[in-house]
Amino acid sequence: MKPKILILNGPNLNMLGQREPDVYGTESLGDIQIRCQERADTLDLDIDFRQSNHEGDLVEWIQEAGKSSAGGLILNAGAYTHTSIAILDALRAVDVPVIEVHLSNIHRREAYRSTSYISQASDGMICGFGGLGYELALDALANMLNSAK
Ligand code: CA2
Repeated sequence: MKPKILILNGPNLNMLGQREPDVYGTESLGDIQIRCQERADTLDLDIDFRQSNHEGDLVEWIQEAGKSSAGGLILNAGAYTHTSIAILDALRAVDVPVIEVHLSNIHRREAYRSTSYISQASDGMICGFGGLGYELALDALANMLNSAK
C-alpha cells in the first residue's frame, strides 16, 4: 500500500489566484492540488488534499492523521501559523512527520509573520517558492519515508 500524505491548507487559501498575485502568485489552490497529485504519482505516494477556514477542522484533521498513522503531513496553516497554540498542541500529539509550507517568504514580510508556532512541531519548513514548495515538501517526505525503511 502507498503511504498516505495529508496536505492541509488553512484560512483564505481557497482565495488563491483571485487576489494579491504579487504576494501569492497566480495559481489557484486547485492548480496546486494538481501539482501535488502529479508529484505524488511520481513518488508513489497517495495524497489527501484539504482546505478549511476553521481552526477546529485543522486540529481534527491533524488528530485523524495521527490515528490513521499517515505517512506524513504537509501543512500550510495560513494565518493560524502565527497564532494557533491549538494547532501546535495537535501537531505535538501526533507521531507523524510534518513539513510546514508557505507560499510566500514569511521572513521577508511583516514582522508578525516571522513567528511560526507550527515550526516548533515541524520536521522542516519550506517558504517562498509558491506552489513549488508543496512539491518540495512531498520530495522531503518521500526521502524521509525511504530513509526510515
Ligand atoms: O505564504 C503563505 O503561504 C501564508 O501561509 C499565507 C497566509 C498568510 O496569512 C501567512 O502569513 C503566509 C494567507 C493566505 C491567504 O491567501 C490569500 C490569497 C488571496 C487573497 C487573499 C488571501
